[in-house]
Amino acid sequence: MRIKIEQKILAKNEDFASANRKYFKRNNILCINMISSPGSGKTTILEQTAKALKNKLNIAVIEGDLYTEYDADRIRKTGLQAVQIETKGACHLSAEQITKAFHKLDAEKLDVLVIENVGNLVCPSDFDLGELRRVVVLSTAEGDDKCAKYPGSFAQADVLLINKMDIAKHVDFKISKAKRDARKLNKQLKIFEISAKTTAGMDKWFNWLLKSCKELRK
Ligand SMILES: Nc1nc2c(ncn2[C@@H]2O[C@H](COP(=O)(O)OP(=O)(O)O)[C@@H](O)[C@H]2O)c(=O)[nH]1
Ligand SMILES: [Mg+2]
Repeated sequence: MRIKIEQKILAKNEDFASANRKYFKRNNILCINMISSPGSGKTTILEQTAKALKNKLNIAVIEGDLYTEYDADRIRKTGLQAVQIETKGACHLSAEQITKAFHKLDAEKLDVLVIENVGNLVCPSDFDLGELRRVVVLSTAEGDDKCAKYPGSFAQADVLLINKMDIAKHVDFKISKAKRDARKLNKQLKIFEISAKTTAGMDKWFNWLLKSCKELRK
């Protein structure tokens, strides 16, 4: 019974996800599903991305949290459009929620849509939102063993942002171990070492975004 219900939920999600993906492709909108544990620095990364790229790319953000409008407010302060989804307890976003939230945005001339998923390295990886790229964030404070412990999120990602490199040495984070484990799961994975606090290393992430938008328009 439980398996049947889960299959139904996933099948319904897949219908919305494929409609979303079709729309994003047809309209050249680079939709990114950003996944990580709570507090790894997703919103800070997006604030810095907004500052660096808002004159080059039209970016909008859909924020997912259990409660509050905090993150959407942070993004709006940078000048970007943001819509908040409050899941009221659910541990991930669904493709249907993205369809509904997207309608609240002014999508004309949009280049990039970032979905900041609910902070959690487990559930979000099973739910396709119709994104064109998946980005996973791991912060050094979480420990260098998390790629191997939570493989689903890392195996399906296009990009891994290793954030909080400014404090790596204070939390005994071994970058070579984290990268080795991640690459074992996913040979294609692009890995950028960054600090959203100091912006060190973020140029490579910004260039990846610019390049990916160009490729989509080809
Ligand atoms: N030291 C350090 N702190 C960071 C960095 N990025 C984010 N933070 C801090 O980590 C905390 C959580 O960041 P936030 O962006 O809200 O994470 P989110 O929950 O993944 O969206 C905040 O106190 C940030 O100031 C970083 O690169 N270095
Ligand atoms: Mg956040």
